[in-house]
Amino acid sequence: MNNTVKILLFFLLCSFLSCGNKGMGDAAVDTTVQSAVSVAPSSVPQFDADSAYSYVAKQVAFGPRVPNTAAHEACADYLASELKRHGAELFVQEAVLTAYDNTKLQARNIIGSYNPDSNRRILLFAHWDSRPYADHDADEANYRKPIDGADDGGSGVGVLLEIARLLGQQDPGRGIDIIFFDAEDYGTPPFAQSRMADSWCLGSQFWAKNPHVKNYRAEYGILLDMVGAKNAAFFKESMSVRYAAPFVEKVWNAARNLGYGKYFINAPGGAITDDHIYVSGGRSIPCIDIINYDPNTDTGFAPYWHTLNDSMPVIDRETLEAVGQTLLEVIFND
Ligand code: AHN
Ligand code: ZN
Repeated sequence: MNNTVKILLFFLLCSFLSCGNKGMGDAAVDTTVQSAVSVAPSSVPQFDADSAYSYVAKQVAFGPRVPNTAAHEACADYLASELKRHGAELFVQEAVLTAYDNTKLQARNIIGSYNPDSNRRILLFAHWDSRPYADHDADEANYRKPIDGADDGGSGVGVLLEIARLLGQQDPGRGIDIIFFDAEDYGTPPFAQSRMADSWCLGSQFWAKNPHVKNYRAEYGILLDMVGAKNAAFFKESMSVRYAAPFVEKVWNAARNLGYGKYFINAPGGAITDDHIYVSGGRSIPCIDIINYDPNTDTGFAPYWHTLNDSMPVIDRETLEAVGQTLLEVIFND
């Protein structure tokens, strides 16, 4: 090695060793070497619950995101622009989907990819539409009114937008895809005459048959559904346990280690028909569903579920943080 190369290498090494300790002078180089050896190589970003909360509020402010409405269209544009702004490669999938009553829904699945060429991928998803019917409301007069869906729709997307923001700042060193599925919540209401199989989760059903990337694969998938309410309880949903048990354990263990065991309950839950079923079944990707569903209560769902009360006051920053920080831990330390 000639001297020029040696000197260059020396300076490279110095700048590498000191980069973990910005602001310190040369005298600190020795201690920096110590901490560089003992500290874990990747740091996990800090989930900002206020930011996630604003993302939920922003969606709700458009009005109910019911397909074929102006609010739905405007919100879709917003979600796509946010993913793009946070550095994701954007795919927008448009489809006309047929609802239980034969209504043709103008639907959009909105997809943001990080490190699109990596073959080690995790898929994170949530539905972004809100239900056209408050068909579980206490007042029958509200059954045909659309809901805000602050928790049912808004919360999962809010958590994932905050994660997208952080992924734009810090490379996770692996592939991450975020999918906002449309038309999850247009399922057959009790007052309908018609019956149709698989009337829920129309957007994810479409995507499973037509993935945005040919032969799309991910190691596993995580669905967030109703992850924002105060005192939410995430039991181990049984289809998740059946098809993706190791990933259920990974996520619930990460949550417990972070001190979020009060939300992530170490007990079996019920089986829910949700987007994860179609992603698991259609693409052979083991998926788990983090969902506020307590198998020990009457309906299992929270009292505001599919009522006009699913609005901003049910949202609690601490729940958003428990879910978001747990996901970041899994993404960055797996
Ligand atoms: C059923 O009620 C069959 N599935 C619930 C899926 C869902 C609706 N998640 C949110 N809203
Ligand atoms: Zn719903």
